Amino acid sequence: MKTKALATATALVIGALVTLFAGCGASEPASAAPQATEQPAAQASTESHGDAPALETDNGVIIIGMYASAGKNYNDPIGLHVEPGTTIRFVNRSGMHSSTAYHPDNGRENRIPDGAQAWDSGLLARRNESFEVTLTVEGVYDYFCIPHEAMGHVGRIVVGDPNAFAARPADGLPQAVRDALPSVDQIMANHVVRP
Ligand SMILES: [Cu+2]
Repeated sequence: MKTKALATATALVIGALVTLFAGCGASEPASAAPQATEQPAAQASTESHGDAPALETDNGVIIIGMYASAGKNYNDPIGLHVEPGTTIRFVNRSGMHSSTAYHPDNGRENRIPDGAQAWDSGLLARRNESFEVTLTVEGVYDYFCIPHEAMGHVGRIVVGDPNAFAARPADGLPQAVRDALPSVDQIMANHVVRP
């Protein structure tokens, strides 16, 4: 009798756990159809940010989330090292942002490798609105968010060998931008740098 009661109790606990995990899954945004997977490189990430996975990908496309939270505007990850030819998808997770390369085409100094294509998503105002760019030229790329650049909403991506086209001097940038940009060393050591 006791054994049966125990078995029943165990089944109940397992059932509750299954329900709990199912509940967790259901609380994910419905639009998060892209599978969130952990990359080996992300294991070396120095900081975790809430419950978010270290690096979100979708069929080889790397996702950078753009957030407005508690008065802060930021990208997660803020620093990234990828192989040449990698496609990056910028996804607006909250607020309104852009992903805009530092380049004269976008009214700023050039902070991407010579020969690389500048990009500008324009304003992504809707939740989960996204923009993709494929980076083929090796070197260091800096980009900013049009509405929040002055507050330090920027990001840095290293494609392949950072010495192929090193980061340009940051003297002309606003202090908030200089403070926010992760160093190339930090990116190369961790591959994924969280805000
Ligand atoms: Cu922004």
